[in-house]
Amino acid sequence: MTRVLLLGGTSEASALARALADSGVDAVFSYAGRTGAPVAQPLPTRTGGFGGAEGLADYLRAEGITHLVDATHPFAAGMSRNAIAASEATGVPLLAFERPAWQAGPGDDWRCVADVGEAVAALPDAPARVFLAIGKQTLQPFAAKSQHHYLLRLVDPPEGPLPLPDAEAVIARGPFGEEDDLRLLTDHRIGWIVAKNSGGAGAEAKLIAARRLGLPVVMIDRPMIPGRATAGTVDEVKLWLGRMGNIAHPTG
Ligand code: 3Y8
Ligand code: NAP
Repeated sequence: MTRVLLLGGTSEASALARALADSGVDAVFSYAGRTGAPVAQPLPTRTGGFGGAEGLADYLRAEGITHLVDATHPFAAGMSRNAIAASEATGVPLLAFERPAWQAGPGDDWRCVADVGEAVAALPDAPARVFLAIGKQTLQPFAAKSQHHYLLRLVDPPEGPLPLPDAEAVIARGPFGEEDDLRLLTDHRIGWIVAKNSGGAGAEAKLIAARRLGLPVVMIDRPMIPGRATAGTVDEVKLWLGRMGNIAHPTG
């Protein structure tokens, strides 16, 4: 009997959870527990790490999981690598549900960089007003350029002081709208944006706003994750489940 573990935390994972719930597929949704009050899902939900690849393999066996779908964020490389290892260890088939990277279009002024360190180096030396739209886990390196004013957007209020001397945080959980992000950039007189190439529609608004304002964007490329089966749409995932399991293709 099919039983899916869905590694979530993205808009795509939420859309897939809705589709699986509507199709009556037996599935469990998984959050890391990074945020205080994550969006509720229409599936039974577990929260917190598994304890590495071994812990995930143990979970797959103990819970009788027959299919593993990794719909985590492109920058959640640790989780994705653990999913590959646990799938190999247990034989539970794995599918990554991933969205394509954003591509610069006409009118975009992108400086593409490989990692956060290169993103810091790409910022100017002259003091600027920078929108750091990368969350809170990778802020420390930007202290090397403390001459800038940083605008942060965080999901939860910061527990302690921010690691940047001249920074202010707006607290918001996406998906974000284009007009809202345009207003955010103009109200805060932003001159530069730093973003992760996460793809998807949930975080794209700031890039469209940047294009309209002619602002430079420092774009951090996503980490490479080794070979695994991938799908780009909910329907592809449902077809894979049908093909890989003994379930009739879920209707609806
Ligand atoms: C805990 C679940 C949904 C999912 C919504 C998507 C869209 C909004 C855009 C900006 C960029 C950022 C950040 C972002 C986006 C969606 C999606 C996406 C970026 C939630 C969520 C969890 C997280 C974790 C959080 C990270 C942080 C990253 C903020 C929920 C809202 C910057 C990534 O405080 C922290 O520690 C936050 C940590 C990982 C990156 C970082 O390093 O700080 N996401 N984001 C998930 C879990 O516990 O498993 O709280 O409801 C999910 C979403 N975040 O259902 O609609 O699909 O991409 N999330 C980035 O892309 O750059 C914000 O502000 O413009
Ligand atoms: P990560 O660095 O790849 O993973 C670190 C550890 O967190 C994993 O090894 C695992 O712990 C645990 N973990 C991560 N995702 C999990 C999940 N969905 N369910 C259970 N445990 C999980 O992950 P991250 O970048 O911090 O991302 C954490 C969550 O936020 C993910 O759900 C991701 O989709 C979401 N998110 C991340 C970003 C981002 O920019 N990184 C953006 C949007 C959403 P164990 O080793 O103990 O199993």
